[in-house]
Amino acid sequence: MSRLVVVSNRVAVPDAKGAAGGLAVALREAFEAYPGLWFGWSGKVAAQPAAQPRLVDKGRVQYALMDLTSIDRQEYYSGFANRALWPTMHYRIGLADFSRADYAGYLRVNRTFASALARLLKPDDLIWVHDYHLIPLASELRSLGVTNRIGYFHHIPWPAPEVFATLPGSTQLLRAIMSYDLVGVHTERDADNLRRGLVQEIGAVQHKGDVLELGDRRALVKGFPIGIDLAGFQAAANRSSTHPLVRQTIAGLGSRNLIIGVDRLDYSKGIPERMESFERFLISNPDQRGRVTYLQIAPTSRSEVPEYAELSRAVNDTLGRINGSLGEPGWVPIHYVTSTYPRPVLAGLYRLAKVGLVTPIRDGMNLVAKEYVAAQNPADPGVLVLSKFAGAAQQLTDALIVNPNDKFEVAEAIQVALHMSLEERIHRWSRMMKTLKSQDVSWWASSYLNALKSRKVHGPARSKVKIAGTTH
Ligand code: GDG
Repeated sequence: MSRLVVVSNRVAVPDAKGAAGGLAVALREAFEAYPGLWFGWSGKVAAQPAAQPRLVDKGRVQYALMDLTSIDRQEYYSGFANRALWPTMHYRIGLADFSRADYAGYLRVNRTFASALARLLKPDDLIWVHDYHLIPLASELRSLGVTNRIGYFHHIPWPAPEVFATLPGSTQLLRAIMSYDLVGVHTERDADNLRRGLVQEIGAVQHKGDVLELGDRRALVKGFPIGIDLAGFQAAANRSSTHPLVRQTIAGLGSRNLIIGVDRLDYSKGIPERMESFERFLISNPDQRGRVTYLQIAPTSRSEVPEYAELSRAVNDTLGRINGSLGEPGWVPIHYVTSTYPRPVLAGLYRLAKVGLVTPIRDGMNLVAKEYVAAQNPADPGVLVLSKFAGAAQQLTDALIVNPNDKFEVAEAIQVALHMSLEERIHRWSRMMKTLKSQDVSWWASSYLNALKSRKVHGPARSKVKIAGTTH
């Protein structure tokens, strides 16, 4: 039986309680179907990391953990991945900070990972690489003679070709993409952007069935919208009302309506813009003052990256200004917390909220939108207000779809959501639930892996696809 070999920037080894993070939840069922290996960064920094990973066996999965040097971490992770690729992929080219040293570090870590991984591979392993930290990995593996099927899943948006082309190194990365047999993105919009980029920027030829050809390589580029563990999330939401933190929130709210936002503290999520939309809603609807509370949960993320520290300051300024100018004794309009809540509490808070505000400026998919819908009480569901720039908007067309840059439009949607009839809320919610049911997380993993298995294997090792050139 083939093994599934997952490669991702961070490896999520289940802890003593068996708790699992986002990608681990997504891959749980895939690892039920295949025995597996999960390879990637341990999250640790060492002065002289070992060339081979530390192996940890847990059930059907073996975890292979690589340490990085602090320079690796700085250049590969905080630098090129999070200060150049992340903003560019999210259309924020003004925030992109390219450095040749960071790019060289990114390529170096990918090469180190490839040579450590190559030694662990068996001929019929299916290799599934995740996310923008590891775009060059397949190219490096091919150059070491690896001929296995290799798939890549890109969890964030793929921008229009003219945006991606602004990034130095972008054509090398597009060439590297061609070393994969299957490239998955969340939406057809992203797939189309990537296919156009491959044709326009590196001269790939597009064949029927969305297969791109360059030299002796053929890559299929296709949308596979990620889903959630619907049943698991619903069960957590059903049980949630007994949780002390949820009860405390219910007591604190009194008769006020709750609006909720949940996001990593990231500039792609549109948090200060959302706060200003809520401010606009309160100014336009003075009768709502004191009758509604907006809770924003925003766990801090990537705080070592300067743009994130700057965002944190901007959010605090906006929050202070709005609460200071519109708050009253006994009522704070926006409650803002940066700690991480346990998943069952999150499910309970979603369920309490009359409105889920999910208004990213750009997002590959956005799982919060799906979790909010899943957590609702079927007899009295809340309303999802969703940015047209989240991948989720392509599927959840029964949400109130908004342009997150238009504060008046978002404010109006909040007003409509709070006044929507029960009948319309149930109608919209039921239709969204159908999609969440038919395209849940196990559907996502199995449809991706079936497509990867169906790709033809292309003979012996190919010549190396050159991606370096700037490695020093
Ligand atoms: C990337 C792409 C794509 C948040 N706060 C808490 C908490 N969370 C959980 C949410 C959700 C997850 O984090 C966030 O997922 P998103 O999809 O919303 O966003 P990213 O982290 O940016 O993920 C995105 C995703 O990859 C998958 O492909 O959808 O577009 O950017 O599950 O619930 N979880 C807990 N406590 C919190 O306080 N337990």
